[in-house]
Amino acid sequence: MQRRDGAWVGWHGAADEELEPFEYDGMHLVPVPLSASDVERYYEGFSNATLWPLYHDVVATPVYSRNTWDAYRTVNERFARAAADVADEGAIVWIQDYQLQLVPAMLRRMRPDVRIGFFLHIPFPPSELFSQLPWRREILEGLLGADLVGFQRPGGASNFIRLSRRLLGLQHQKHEIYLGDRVVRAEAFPISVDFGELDSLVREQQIIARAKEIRAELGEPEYVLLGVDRLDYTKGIGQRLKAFGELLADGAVRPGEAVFVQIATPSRERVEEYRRLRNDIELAVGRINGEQGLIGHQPVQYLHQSYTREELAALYLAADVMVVTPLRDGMNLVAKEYIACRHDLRGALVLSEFAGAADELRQAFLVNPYDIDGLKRAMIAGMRSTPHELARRMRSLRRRVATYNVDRWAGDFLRALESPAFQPVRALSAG
Ligand code: GDG
Repeated sequence: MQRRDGAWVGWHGAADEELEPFEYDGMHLVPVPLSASDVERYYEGFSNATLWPLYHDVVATPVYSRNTWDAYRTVNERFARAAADVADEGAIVWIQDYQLQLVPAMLRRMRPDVRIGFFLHIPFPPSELFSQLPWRREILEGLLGADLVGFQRPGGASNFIRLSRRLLGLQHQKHEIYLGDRVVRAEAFPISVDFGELDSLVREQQIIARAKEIRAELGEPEYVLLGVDRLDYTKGIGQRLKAFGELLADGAVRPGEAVFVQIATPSRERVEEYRRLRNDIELAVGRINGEQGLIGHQPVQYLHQSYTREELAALYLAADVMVVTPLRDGMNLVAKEYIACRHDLRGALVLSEFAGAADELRQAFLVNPYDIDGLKRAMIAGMRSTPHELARRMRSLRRRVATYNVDRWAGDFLRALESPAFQPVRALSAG
């Protein structure tokens, strides 16, 4: 955003508050207000209690409510209006994520001159699941207002293309969907991290010192295992704790040998499922520490708090095994951040095959998080592999993340969106 000199349209995070546009850190920010009722119905309701679980393989049961759908439509209209008001003639507008899926079509109606891209950060489900949605046509038509719809994985793009045919009868060829005089392209653009920034951050003396200090504060265990997630039921936190608890109970990991640090950042705390999850996780942590702990040693360090980027980097550097076990995840940036922080080529990544990141990070210890025995084997492999084996894997993982970094992601998307292949004339000839 800083380099491209655009406007950033978004909610600023507090309800019932109207702010004027302002400049921040070299960017022009345009706040869109949400009332307390919008937050409850649009954000916590339709976005996070309907779309989020539906798009993540219904790992929790989605709530279908006409009342929250109305709020979703109203708020999407407000965002479309705000974008229409600030965009220059012929501007590029890039809409982000599942909370704004109706904006592309709304914006196109208001401003037919702008070029519209949409990127979905979470998975896009197959027809069998998506079809549950009572407003499935409206959502599809909303997305089809874009010129380019980006997904994390090729599977998301093909689900979308297939649904456009099944539900709307649209013709398609490869990545292109034909809609009257327009072409909509649907493709995968796997998101990534700022590799260079993290790589230099962890070389700073104070981060190196803090990483050492963390290990000392944990009692200098032989192994530090780490999880970093928003406290979300898609992240498989319960599964990884269960696996770790069993390793201790079986004696595969000796008392005092390993500490599991689980950072669980508070998230969506007013949504019912998230309250339930918090209780379940805290019960599980208490059980493991109660049954497997020693005086002065708790095997699981659970932290329901947020940290600075520097502290997270120090944690990544301190961890021998990074455990990333989502049941479904669009990408998972934590896995890529860990890799970006390990220029020492030490450390093991245990990664769920259900994270988008698994497509690229084939040299991780890949697991099915529902398979607790498999998870235990992967954690043990992460702890006991030789430094040579870990370095071999890490070198290849780093090559991937260094090349496909976040600049590459944004650059590839915007280049595709700006490419002349999207001119309507091409659409006419293709039709
Ligand atoms: C969605 C998709 C997709 C976490 N705790 C703290 C903190 N974090 C940072 C991590 C990481 C980010 O939050 C989490 O990103 P993930 O990708 O792991 O997961 P979601 O939040 O679910 O993100 C996901 C992503 O969008 C991008 O497209 O990969 O699949 O679900 O960067 O480091 N950061 C700080 N303090 C914390 O306590 N500073």
